[in-house]
Amino acid sequence: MKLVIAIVQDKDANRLRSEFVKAGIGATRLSTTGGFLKSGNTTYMIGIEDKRVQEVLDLIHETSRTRQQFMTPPVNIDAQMESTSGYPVEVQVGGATVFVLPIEQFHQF
Ligand code: 2BA
Repeated sequence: MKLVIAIVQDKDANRLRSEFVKAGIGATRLSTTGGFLKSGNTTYMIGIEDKRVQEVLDLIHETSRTRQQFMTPPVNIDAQMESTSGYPVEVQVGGATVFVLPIEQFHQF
């Protein structure tokens, strides 16, 4: 058994949830925040039998889009109190960031 942790964009999260429900795949949805953009994203935790891991990865791959997003770098103020204002820069986000971990034990009491 494996634990799949998938970080997806909020815009793709509902479609992915529908695909999990359709396929009978149990998933827990967490509201998370990216450390770089500091904007919201969605993390799914999916406990799944080894033989269905590829199916989960395929669903994530099919539903997650790559998007361009603008972010404004933080303003730096140096010792002379001069600030360098940050211009917005474009970054590419997604499709999805996925980790697959082994599960030692799985219990549902
Ligand atoms: P964020 O940390 O907000 O990052 C959003 C996007 O900003 C990233 O998209 C990447 O294109 C860019 N980015 C992130 N850190 C950067 C840096 N130091 N310099 C330049 N550009 C940078 P993705 O790679 O698609 O990541 C989307 C989200 O997935 C991330 O949101 C974060 O929440 C998560 N993530 C990505 N890599 C991770 C990792 N190694 N461990 C844990 N979470 C991760």
